[in-house]
Parts: sequence; structure tokens; C-alpha cells
Amino acid sequence: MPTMLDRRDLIVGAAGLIASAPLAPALAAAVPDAAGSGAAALKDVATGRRFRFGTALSYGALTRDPAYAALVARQCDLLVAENEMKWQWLRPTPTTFAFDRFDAILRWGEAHGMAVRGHNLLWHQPKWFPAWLNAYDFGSAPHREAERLLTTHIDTVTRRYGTRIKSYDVVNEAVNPKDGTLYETSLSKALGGAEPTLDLAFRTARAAAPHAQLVYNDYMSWEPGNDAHRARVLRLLEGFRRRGTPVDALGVQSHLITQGLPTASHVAALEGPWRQFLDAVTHMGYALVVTELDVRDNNLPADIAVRDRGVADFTRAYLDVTLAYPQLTDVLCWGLADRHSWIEGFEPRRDRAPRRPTLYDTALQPKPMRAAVAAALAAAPIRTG
Ligand code: 9MR
Repeated sequence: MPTMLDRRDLIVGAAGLIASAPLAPALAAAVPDAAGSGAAALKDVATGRRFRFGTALSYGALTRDPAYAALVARQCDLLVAENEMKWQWLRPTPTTFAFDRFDAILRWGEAHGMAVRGHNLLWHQPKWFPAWLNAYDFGSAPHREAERLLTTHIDTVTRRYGTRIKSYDVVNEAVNPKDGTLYETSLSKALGGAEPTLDLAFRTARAAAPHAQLVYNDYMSWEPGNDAHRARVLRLLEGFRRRGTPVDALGVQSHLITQGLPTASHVAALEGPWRQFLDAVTHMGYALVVTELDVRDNNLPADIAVRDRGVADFTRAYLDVTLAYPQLTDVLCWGLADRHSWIEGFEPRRDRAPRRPTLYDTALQPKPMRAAVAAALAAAPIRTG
């Protein structure tokens, strides 16, 4: 039983399903893995295969960590605000919008030649609504008032940015993976259900931003335990198609979770259901976007070299399968360096060893995961669309 993922084992174990070449020394050399001058930036590696590469960036990181911002500018041609377009940040009250922070991120991204995505127009869970929206009094005509509130929000945001934003996560995480239901919120209760609410969000976005790619974004992933979530997302996507709801792509968040040191047989077992899922999504005519890639380094030893290798191998295996889909052209990480990842605050490791979920360490030095992403991009079939 191999303890570390061996690329040749993986190719054999996957019965030829992986189209890309093994991670041979020659390929690694062709994808220099250093942040310094002369190294191939990830965006350039991506461009070579006609992909784009990017990250989430928060206002705090942008304004307080210039070295990190410089790294993001060097490596990325795609950017998304980590929080600043969400209702919780953008809508302090029912009648006001606070655009400053998102605007600052957008201007900075544009000044550095990046395309900027919109995340998100409706995170359809009470937990992520501003408190005022959960407690909102919809008055005597609740349907009309909820419709006004939601469409005003989406109209205002999308019309403000016009063609500066060409892709939106219109709806984020509407499925409750615990029981397969769609979350209900103050808006959906007033609008007569979750599905009409999500449909209204997409229809409004299409009318106000006809140029934009409209994405449904969720975290169903390839690890065991995600089957019910994936199945419910498929039903949601089928429903969108049946009702003619204008949704262009599925945002595959890709918050990966290691299950131990990845072995070929372990990865091969994950691959089948994951392919079935992506096949079903793409057969419905949806494009794919990797919107939030990072890795929760669970069940791996604290030893940094061993842990980083496990994270890198798991990431490479996942991307090899996922980037093989020609419907996918954009890959975004949810933070580029460990010092700006949400994961430590959300779920620290049981042994309290600091998490190592991203491509660069706390000193902004590239980690094996960075080499794995570069190699996966370099090995991906070139996009032709
Ligand atoms: O990384 C984000 C964190 O800073 C916020 O506190 C949190 C709540 O707004 O959202 C995190 O980002 C999430 C993203 O918006 C949607 N998918 C899951 C991400 C990680 O929780």
C-alpha cells in the first residue's frame, strides 16, 4: 500500500482516465516554482493553455498587506472580492449601499489588468443575510415588497458595474446538504418558495447584465459524504433548465479536504462519482468555474514536508480530473497564502498545527501545492473555445 501518491500509480489506477502526463521532472522544470523574477507566473502558465487564474482578495489584505497584494498582482489575471459584494457588507440598511470597499478592490484589480468576478448577489441562507433582512417587515403586500427588495439589489449592483464585471455568482449555496432541502429565508417566504426566489435572482441579473456569465456557486465536492449534496445540486440545475432560468455555469468551489495521505486507489475511488457529477452538469449545457480552491489538511501528519506533499498531490489529482473538462476555463483560489485563508479561523487542526491550505506559506514562499497547480494547468488540455 503506497503511503504517498505516486503519479504513475495514479495513471494506472485511474485506468487511463487521466489524460494529462505524469508529473515528470522535465515538466516540473518547465514550470518554475518560485515567486521571484524569472519564474513563470501562474497566470502565464494558465494563459499558455488559454485558462485564467485568480484568487479571492479581501479589502483588509489589499490595504494592509502590500507584499501579499504584490504577489496576487504578479500571479493572477482574475480576482474576486472575498466578502465585499455580499449583502452583509454591501447593505448596511434596507435603503443604503456601501460600495467603497468593493470599488477599491475592483479598481485595484483593473489597474493590474485583472478581470474581476462578482461574488455574490444572493447567498440564500438566513445565516448569511444581514440581521435587518432576517427581521424585515414586508408589510401588507409581502410578495411585491420582497420582489422589489431583491430586484433593486441586483439591478443596482449589476448596473453600477456594467461590463466591468463579466461573471457573477448570482446565487451562492442554496442547498442544505444535511437534508437536501433548499434553504428558506425571509425573502423566499415572502416570494412563495426558494425556487421562485432563485429564479427571480437569475432573471433579474440576466436582464440587467445581459453580457455577464451567470453562475450558481456551491461547495459539493469530490470527497465521500458529498453524494447527497451533489444529487440535490443536480436537481436544482435540472430545475433551472426546465423552467428556462438563465444560468450559464456551475461554480465548483473546490474547498478540498484531505482524507489522509492520498493513495492511487483512494483517488481512483473519488474520481468516478466526481466525473459522473461533472458529466451530468456539462451534459445539461452548463459551463464550469473553479471558484474557491483551497485544501483543509485533515488527517495528515503535522510534519510540514509530509503534509504539504499530501496537500499538493491531492490538489493535483483533483485538478487533473476537473481541468480535463473543456467547459472550464477559470480557476480561482480562495486566498493565495496561508496568512490570508479563512480555514484556520473556521476549523483549526485538532493538533493545533497551523493550517497550510493555500499555495504560499505565511512568509509568501511557494509551497508544493503551488507547483501542483502550475503543473496541472500546464498539463491541462488547451482550451479551444
Ligand atoms: O472567506 C470568507 C470569510 O472571510 C467570511 O467570513 C465568510 C462569510 O461571509 O465567507 C467566506 O467565504 C465563503 C464564500 O463566500 C462562499 N463559499 C465558502 C467560503 C468560505 O467559507
